[in-house]
Amino acid sequence: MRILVIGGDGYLGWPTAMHFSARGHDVAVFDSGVKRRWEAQLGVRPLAPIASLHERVATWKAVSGKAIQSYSGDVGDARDIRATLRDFRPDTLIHYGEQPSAPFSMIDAAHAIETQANNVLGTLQLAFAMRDLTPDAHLIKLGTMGEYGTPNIDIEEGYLEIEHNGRRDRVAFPKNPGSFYHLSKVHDSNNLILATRLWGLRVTDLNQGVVYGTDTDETGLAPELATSFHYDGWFGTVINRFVAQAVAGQPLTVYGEGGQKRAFLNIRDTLQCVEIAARNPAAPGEVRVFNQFTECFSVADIADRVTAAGSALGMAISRQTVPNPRVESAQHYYNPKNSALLALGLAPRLLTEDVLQGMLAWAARYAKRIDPRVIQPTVDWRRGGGRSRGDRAENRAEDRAEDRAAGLASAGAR
Ligand code: USQ
Repeated sequence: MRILVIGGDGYLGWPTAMHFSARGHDVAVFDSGVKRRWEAQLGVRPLAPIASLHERVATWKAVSGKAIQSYSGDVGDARDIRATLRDFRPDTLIHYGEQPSAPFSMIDAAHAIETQANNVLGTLQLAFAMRDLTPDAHLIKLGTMGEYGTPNIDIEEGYLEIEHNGRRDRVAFPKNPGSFYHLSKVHDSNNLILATRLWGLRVTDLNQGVVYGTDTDETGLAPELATSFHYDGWFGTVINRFVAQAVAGQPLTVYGEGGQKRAFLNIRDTLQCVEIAARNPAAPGEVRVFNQFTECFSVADIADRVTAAGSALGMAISRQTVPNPRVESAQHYYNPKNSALLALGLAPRLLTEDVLQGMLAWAARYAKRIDPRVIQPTVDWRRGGGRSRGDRAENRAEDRAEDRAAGLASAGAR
């Protein structure tokens, strides 16, 4: 396959690019670098030092002997994305190129608008570019389980068969997301449903759960190939945050009672799922939806598991009840389906004590880089706010100096 990974510099995009390259596919990454700018604005950085995209690609070549082409551009810019499609001619596009954080989107109007403009208009620009330049290619679009919210009925995979006043139809499953970020993905899904009906595109919309994990087969091959694991209150997802909090000796930040349930998967299973989707493309004119997760947990369950895994290693882990900064149900029904990817061969890697201990050991190597000032949530869903230390130039200078000490030439670019 000729695979273009849009957002190929991110937590999932970079490991995805290496995964397919290692398996002999022709891979290119396309990225605007905006995620690194958002990190710098907020004064946060990934737990492990991260090389520049240029260094990542060069190291991958040296380690694997395989080339990943790199395009610098914004998916929302017609010239950038069209020039890339003309030049690379992908048959598979994997689109991760979106602002991924719910808290970021809830800071204030500017951040909500930036999130929706970046995500919704970028995907719309891509749909038109595909119509004109690569109409037979397969688009694998990363959506989110958060599109559905937490309805009081079972969550089907994208569509719902309903009977109404004696007539039956298959409709898009009702969406009730909880942040302007999650809502941006709903808008994407709707735009892609229309584009596909009009132009016969092939689309797989992956409604992915909360991803956790520190590494993949490829990220561990050299320090420059590490992925951007976040633990901060903006970009860190809950399991990754709890693991980092545990190794930093900080209490686990359970929001509210911890009764809220979500769907989860390991970063290695993200790669497996995306590969399954790529190998089994959607038909022309089809928006196929897969619910991409392997297990459901409540936040309190996760805190228990991280505590048990750490205690077995001799760590003393405490817990803090943080008044929930989000507007979400504390206790609710949650029963999403995920049979489609399993039927196509997904072999889940579950959240076992071994997996958590592997994450704790990895995070402990970088524990000195954990900044306790960015752990507490600062964005309140009702009042917004929370731009934290990132606005202060001296903190960014401090981060850059540390990155330079870690030997990363890219440090100046952050
Ligand atoms: N939570 C805590 N403590 C924390 C962080 C989070 O209790 O320190 C709770 C939240 O209140 C929420 C749950 O954990 O109920 C999940 O929060 P999260 O920040 O891990 O995940 P979320 O905001 O839903 O977003 C993440 C990714 C996003 C992806 C989504 C998948 O950032 O890109 O789309 O997971 S899903 O949640 O299935 O929509």
